[in-house]
Amino acid sequence: MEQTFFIIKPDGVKRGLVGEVLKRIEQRGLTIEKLELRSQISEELIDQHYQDLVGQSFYPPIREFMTSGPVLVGIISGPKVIETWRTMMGATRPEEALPGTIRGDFAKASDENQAIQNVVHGSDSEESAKREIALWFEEK
Ligand code: DAT
Ligand code: MG
Repeated sequence: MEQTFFIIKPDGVKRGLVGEVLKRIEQRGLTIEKLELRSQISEELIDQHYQDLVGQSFYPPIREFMTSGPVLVGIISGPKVIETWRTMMGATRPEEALPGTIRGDFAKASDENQAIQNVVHGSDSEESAKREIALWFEEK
């Protein structure tokens, strides 16, 4: 069965949205395969996670935001789960995320110079799902 990697980001955990997000995953019939609260992730881990963004001028605030508090990370599975979860999350930018999506219902508008705080992450392809699952859950 297809798997994807997800994060409830620091804004989601701080705002008490863990139950709401997990409820939507369960309601949609997706299977939670793994679930862990990480109280403090390292800058090194988040830089590896966002390896394609690290060089961008807007990246430092993203690193700061993602390491600013606890995150919930997990693996969910189901048919076409990668696409399904991306659809459930909604668009990256809060102003573009449609009502009914997690970001469209909960992401707050953010300042131009700040990281976009949009509650959840989901892998964007089979290749990223495999890479992210290995990065976050490999035995060390
Ligand atoms: P997504 O999370 O929808 O896959 P992404 O992979 O392009 O989006 O970017 C990762 C996160 O980084 C995104 O959720 C919010 C933040 N981000 C992306 N582009 C940004 C920008 N131009 N300014 C501020 N934050 C940004
Ligand atoms: Mg992405």
